[in-house]
Amino acid sequence: MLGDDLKSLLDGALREIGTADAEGLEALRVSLLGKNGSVTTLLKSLGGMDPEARKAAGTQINLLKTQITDAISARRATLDEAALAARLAAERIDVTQPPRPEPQGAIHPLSRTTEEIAAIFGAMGFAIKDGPDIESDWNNFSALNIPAHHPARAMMDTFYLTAQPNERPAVLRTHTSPVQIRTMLNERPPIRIIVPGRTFRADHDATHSPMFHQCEGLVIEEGITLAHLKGCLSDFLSAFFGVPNLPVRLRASYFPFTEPSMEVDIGWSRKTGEIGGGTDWLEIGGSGMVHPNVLANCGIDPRKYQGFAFGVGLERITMLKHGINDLRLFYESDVRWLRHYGFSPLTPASLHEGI
Ligand code: 2U9
Repeated sequence: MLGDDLKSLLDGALREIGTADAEGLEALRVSLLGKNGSVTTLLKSLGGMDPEARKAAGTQINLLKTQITDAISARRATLDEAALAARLAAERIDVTQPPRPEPQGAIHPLSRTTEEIAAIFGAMGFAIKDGPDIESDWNNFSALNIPAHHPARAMMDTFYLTAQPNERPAVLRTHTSPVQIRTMLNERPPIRIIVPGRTFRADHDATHSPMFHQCEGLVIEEGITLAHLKGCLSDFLSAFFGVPNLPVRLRASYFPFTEPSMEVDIGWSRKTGEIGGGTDWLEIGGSGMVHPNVLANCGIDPRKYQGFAFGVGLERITMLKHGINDLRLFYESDVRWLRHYGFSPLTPASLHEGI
């Protein structure tokens, strides 16, 4: 039992603690239990008492201290709980609200086409390669069996960089083929690669841009035939245009780096523009069996290995697939055009989600 003085100290303290806010509670703790607090002072007074009195008073004062300490802890817990409840109520989020539309960029149609091609050929076991825009004329022309007198090498077709007297001439690559040359020089067959990328020709009119994009493909293995070329291209073009059994025709042509060489045509309707419909043919790219000289130039024995190669213009197939009618729009960075023809970055090109 507490003596009367202690009892009234305890009652007063408990009353104040019971209604204190967080700040008031801390002030009460200091004034009661702090270094110079009233309970602490009482405890200190024990030192001056004789042993009997100290024992009795000590028990009482310690009981008082425990009760006050417990009351402060309980009040603090109540205040903390109330503060948390108030915060939770104030910061409540309605998770059923629709999200605010965020301003969002778009994937350029040429980038989308590149991603789609990578997805389709990736599933066929092809690796994707790239290389520099500035190339030696050997990588761009000589290795590809394009002789010195060939018109492709003329100033009106190719951007030459000024060479120092003892330097080999450098060009802006006129096709992505130098990347295949680099690969054949550095790796051994079997080789299955596609090379999407930027290319340059000194050409500028309504249907030609001095900078444009190509994707070329190369397969080098033992026993590769024209049948592999046709099957591979048919599968690719069917998947890209989303037309099962798309008619594909190979038409005899000439390129210095392939023998035999073939233009690649797909079936379409000239009247409606429908790809795969109608009875007309539309040229879509070029292809052929890699010329033995090209294999030999890269140290690959043409009697042991055969290969096929092909090339398509990325602007061309993108325009056909999406009904874009002017080449120049690709390069104008008109945000309204990009918003209309661009693709969501949240739905990447994949075979599973549909190309
Ligand atoms: C190596 C061997 C052979 C790549 C090929 C074509 C045919 C072709 C055009 C399509 C449209 C260029 O952008 S375009 O104008 N390409 O017709 N390209 S065969 O042949 C190669 C490439 C590299 C080592």
